[in-house]
Amino acid sequence: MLYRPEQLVFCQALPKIELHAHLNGSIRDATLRELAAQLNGTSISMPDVQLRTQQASRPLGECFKLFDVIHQITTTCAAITRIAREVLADMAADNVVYAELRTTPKSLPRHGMTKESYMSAVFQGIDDYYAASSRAHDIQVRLLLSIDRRQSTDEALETARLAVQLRDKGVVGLDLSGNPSVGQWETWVPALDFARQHGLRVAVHAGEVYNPEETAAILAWAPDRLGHMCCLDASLEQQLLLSRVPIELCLSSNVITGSVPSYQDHHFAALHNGGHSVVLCTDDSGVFATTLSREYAIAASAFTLSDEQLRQLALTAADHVFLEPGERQVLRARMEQLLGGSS
Ligand code: 6MZ
Repeated sequence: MLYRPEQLVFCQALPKIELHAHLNGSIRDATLRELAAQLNGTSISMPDVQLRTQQASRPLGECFKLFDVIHQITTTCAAITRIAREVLADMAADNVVYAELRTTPKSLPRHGMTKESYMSAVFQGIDDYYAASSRAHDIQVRLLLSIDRRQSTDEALETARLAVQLRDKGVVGLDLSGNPSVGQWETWVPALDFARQHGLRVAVHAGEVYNPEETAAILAWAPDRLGHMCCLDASLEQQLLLSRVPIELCLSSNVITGSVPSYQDHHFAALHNGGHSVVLCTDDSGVFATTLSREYAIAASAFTLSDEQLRQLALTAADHVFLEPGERQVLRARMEQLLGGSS
């Protein structure tokens, strides 16, 4: 058993902050199946869309094949709007009070989709959630635009420019993600520099596979947050600790993909015990069949965290959001108030 039922109940009651969630990876199983069923006559078979059958293990390479399948199914603006609305609803139901959702804007000329219309579809989904929900003010959402590691320098720059253009729509930063075995760090640096020069914050996936040269270069660039950081040697571990850059940690994702051998072996423990800032996140709640509460419960069980430590974890996540300082303080005060009443 990964955790005791009462640990999950406690974690569900905690107000939480989600900082690392990919939109299409967070699609509901039922939605994916329904959208797939509507694509009659395509080469996509139902076994391709079994999101949760292989829960215990799904090597990274398999995950990226699954993302390609998901992307072949979520090709309309209506689908993207629906996914955004449902992801927000699921997070709000899980007591997430602030979320930074990330996604790669897609251009699919065959489907009449441009990167701009893709983003409009995401914003529409967020608007639809608020219009339909009585919990309208329970969850606040911001967006990061993701550069996919398959992208060229020009494509990455296009994503960075779009992110800057969409700041007044709630885009607060840029993310670098995608298959860690693909591409070269130098390709995307101009886009990340551009975003930073224009006041956006930058989160970078690093060390999801062992690639010491790249991870050292990423640390030297000093992103505002790092994702994963699973596969480091002793020298990189040292550099990471010195950098003090907060890390988004996704326990289920790392164990299911095999980036980390088991929950007990996860680097969460060493970082957290050493006072390094960490934020628990889901990564892809659909693909890894999880919720943020479940990730907190797994941490509680694997690392024997007290209720107070769990509250502190939830609270300190507010210090690492990509909001402006004033807004960040308001969020932190809100979290303090909510946490006062969560036990
Ligand atoms: C790296 C990941 C990822 O952008 O279509 N993505 N990138 N490592 C991971 N660990 C498992 N999980 C998801 O969401 C899906 C995309 O997010 C990135 C991949 O680029 C994937 O195609 P969007 O909304």
